[in-house]
Amino acid sequence: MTDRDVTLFHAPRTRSAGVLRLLEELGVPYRLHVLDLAAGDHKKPDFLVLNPMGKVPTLRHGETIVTELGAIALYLGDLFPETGQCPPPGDPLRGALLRWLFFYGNCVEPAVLQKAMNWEAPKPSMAGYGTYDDTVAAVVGRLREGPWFLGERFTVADGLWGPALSWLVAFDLLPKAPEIVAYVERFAARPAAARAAAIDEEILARRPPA
Ligand SMILES: N[C@@H](CCC(=O)N[C@@H](CS)C(=O)NCC(=O)O)C(=O)O
Repeated sequence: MTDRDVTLFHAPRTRSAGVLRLLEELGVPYRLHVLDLAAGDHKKPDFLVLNPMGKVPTLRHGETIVTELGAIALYLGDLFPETGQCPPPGDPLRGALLRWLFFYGNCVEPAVLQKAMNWEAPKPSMAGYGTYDDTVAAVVGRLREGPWFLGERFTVADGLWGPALSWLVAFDLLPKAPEIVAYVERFAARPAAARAAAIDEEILARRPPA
């Protein structure tokens, strides 16, 4: 155990699979604490102490608990600066990093949910995301600028956006714009994809049938 060991509370086929992938991209040491959501592990008191929302991903590092995809990506990137995947404060890319880490949870998730549920669209001036179309256009516009979210450099922003765009496109929650599809394919071709997938397959294979 080192002072940088982290534990990911994880369930395969959920948003925490994105953090598993991020850890594999970073290539850093970590432990997995697997929760079986079907068995309700995430609503048991010992887990609710860590995350009262009863949700994964949840990350523990010493006494520190971090939840929310964007926060976890930034926390891990800052904890492991030698990976070069997290522009530090003072780096010209830091602003873009923060912007895109926050944009996902603040804009994409609510915009997608509103659209998928056919909820009446709020007045654009009152919705943090403006409109679904504006949100999608912002993402597509960003991806036109380079192979990765911050341009030429692969960063923890991609560790968040890669998994997110992969499942959003797979579930038809975002349009299959060429820029998004090409990004998802680029992300899937990285070596960490197979490593993360194999870990989840092994977890699921060990699980008794429901
Ligand atoms: N805002 C959270 C969302 C986490 C979340 O909704 N996780 C889902 C899995 S994809 C979950 O734990 N659902 C179980 C439940 O709420 O019962 C984040 O960014 O991490």
